[in-house]
Amino acid sequence: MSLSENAIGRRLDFALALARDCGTLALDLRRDPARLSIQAKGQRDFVTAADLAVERLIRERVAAAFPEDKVLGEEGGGEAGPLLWVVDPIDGTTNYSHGLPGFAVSIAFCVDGRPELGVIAEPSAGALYRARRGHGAFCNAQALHVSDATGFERCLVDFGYTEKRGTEANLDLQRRLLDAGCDVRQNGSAALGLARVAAGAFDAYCELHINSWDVLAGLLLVEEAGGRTSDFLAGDGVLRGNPLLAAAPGVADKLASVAGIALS
Ligand code: LIP
Repeated sequence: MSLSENAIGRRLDFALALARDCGTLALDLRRDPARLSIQAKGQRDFVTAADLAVERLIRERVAAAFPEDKVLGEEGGGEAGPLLWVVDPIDGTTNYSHGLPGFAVSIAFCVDGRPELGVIAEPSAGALYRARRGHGAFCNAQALHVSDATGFERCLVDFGYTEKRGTEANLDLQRRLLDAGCDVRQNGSAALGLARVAAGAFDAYCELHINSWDVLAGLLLVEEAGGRTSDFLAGDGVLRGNPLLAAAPGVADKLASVAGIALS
C-alpha cells in the first residue's frame, strides 16, 4: 500500500500532538500514587493504570483520526497491517512506577511493515524526539546526529536486560562489553536509550531480545541520525521481537562482533 507524502505528514503532526498529550497524562496520573495501581506481568515486568490509560488514549485518537489504520500496543496487543501504529504507552514502566524520570511514550507508524515515522516523548524533560524517514531526526528543534566514536576507549553503551534470555546470558553480554573496554549503563528504557544514541550521548544501545513497541520509533531516530542498526524487523520482528543493536557507525561493526548481534 502506498501513502502520499502529505498523508504521512499529517500523521506526523498527529503523532507529535498525541505524544505530548500522552506525556501530560502520564505525569498527571503519577501525581496521585493512590490512583496508580501496579500489576506484575512477570518478573521485573509491570503494568500500571497509567500504561493502560495512555494506550487507551492512543487507540481512541487513532481510531478517530485514521480509522483505516491498525494499532499494535504493548498492553492491548494487535495484529500487523499495511498502515500500522506500533506503540509503547509508557516505556520504562519500572522507572515510572518508582517516581524516576527515565520513562517515555514511544509511537511509531509503519507503511507495509517499514517504519516511516518515530516519535518519542520524554515527559520528565519536556523533550519530544521525532524522525520521519528521509527527513532527519530531531529533539524539539535540534537536529540530531550520532556520535563520532571510533574505538572502545570512550564507548558508552546503554544495555537493556531482557527476561527472555535469563540472568546468565544478560550478564555474559555485559561482561563481553566490559572486557572489550566499553562502559555500560542500564537505564531501563530502550526508547530513551535509542533517542540518546541518536543524540550522540550514548554510542550504542543493545539488548538480547526486545519488543517492537519498545524500539521501532527509536530505531528510525538512530537511522535518520546517521547510525547503524541490526535488522530488527527480520523474521516477523514486529510481532515476535528480536535482538537489538543500534550504534554510531565508527563502533558498530566491533560492537556487533562483541555482542553477537548482526547489523543490517
Ligand atoms: C522496557 C524496555 C527496556 C527493557 C525492559 C522493558 P517497558 O519496556 O524499554 O529497555 O530492558 O525489559 O522491556 O516494559 O518498560 O515498556
